Amino acid sequence: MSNSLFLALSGGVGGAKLALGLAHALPQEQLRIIVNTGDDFEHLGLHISPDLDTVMYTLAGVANPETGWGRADESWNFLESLGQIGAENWFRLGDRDLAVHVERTQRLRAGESLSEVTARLCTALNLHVPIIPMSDFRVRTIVQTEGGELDFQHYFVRERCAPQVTGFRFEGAESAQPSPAFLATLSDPRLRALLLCPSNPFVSVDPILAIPEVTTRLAARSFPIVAVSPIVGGQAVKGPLGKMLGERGLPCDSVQIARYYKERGLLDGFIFDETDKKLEPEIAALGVKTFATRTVMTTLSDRTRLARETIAFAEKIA
Ligand code: FO1
Repeated sequence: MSNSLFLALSGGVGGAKLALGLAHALPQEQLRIIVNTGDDFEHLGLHISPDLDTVMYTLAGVANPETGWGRADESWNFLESLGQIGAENWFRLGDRDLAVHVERTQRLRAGESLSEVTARLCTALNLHVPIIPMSDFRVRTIVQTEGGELDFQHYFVRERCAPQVTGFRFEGAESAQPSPAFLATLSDPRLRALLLCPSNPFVSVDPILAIPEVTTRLAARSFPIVAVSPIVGGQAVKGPLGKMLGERGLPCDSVQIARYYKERGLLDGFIFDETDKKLEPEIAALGVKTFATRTVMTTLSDRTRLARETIAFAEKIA
């Protein structure tokens, strides 16, 4: 329907692929992309928002195609110079990427909100689809490990996800508010469906869902929630999700993802890979509508096709 609105929740690299497809499949006024900021951190005096930047660069067509994060055609003079003077260089900040972190940091320090700064950066990158931080409040994902607590980027990048994970907490979430544009979209009568991109549920989607006002709005929703599984054939498409499931004593499969969202009343429809078709009865038995298709997104046409199928499926169950 031409006046329908779709709200997508995304983390970094995996989520950004579907977000790009959605941006191709829908007119800009019918899409809002809410991005996890639990991964944000302060590093070398800079405010870094990795997932916001990944989504922004991906949609602007300037993302590094090898890593999925950071910028294409990057140079590393700043990073090398940091190493030469014995400064911390475990977090790879490229020269081009650095410009965004410096600009964001100084605007935040001057009193602009993260939403305002993000909108300004998107305009500068000629992006018209709204890319919206989940909150303008400080929320930080803390990884609880056998050896103690770690900030997310210390766990993810510096420690290369090696520590055994025992849990997560989202510092600041309990007193955070959703960003103004997120809140406005949740109350928009045109909202047709909430789409959970194929991101890690524990560290990319949960920080968004941990904001109390989001939980309250979603419990009273009149639109369906449709998730796209981040697992294909017993393996997480990207990142430490498989390892995290194993550390909870759970198998790495799409049933676990569907169950995880459904147990909290946050799932109406579930899209998973066609190679996992045998799991369909188990997923359907949870009481969710199912749709099996090719979810591996290699090319732009894969992304756009999966986005169109996701929208059609959500429309059907709305
Ligand atoms: N991920 C890495 O694995 N190593 C890095 O050195 C790294 C640097 C980096 C710099 C800027 C940025 O926006 C993202 C960066 N990422 C890096 C990705 C990021 O930390 C993670 O992919 C996300 O936080 C998880 O979604």
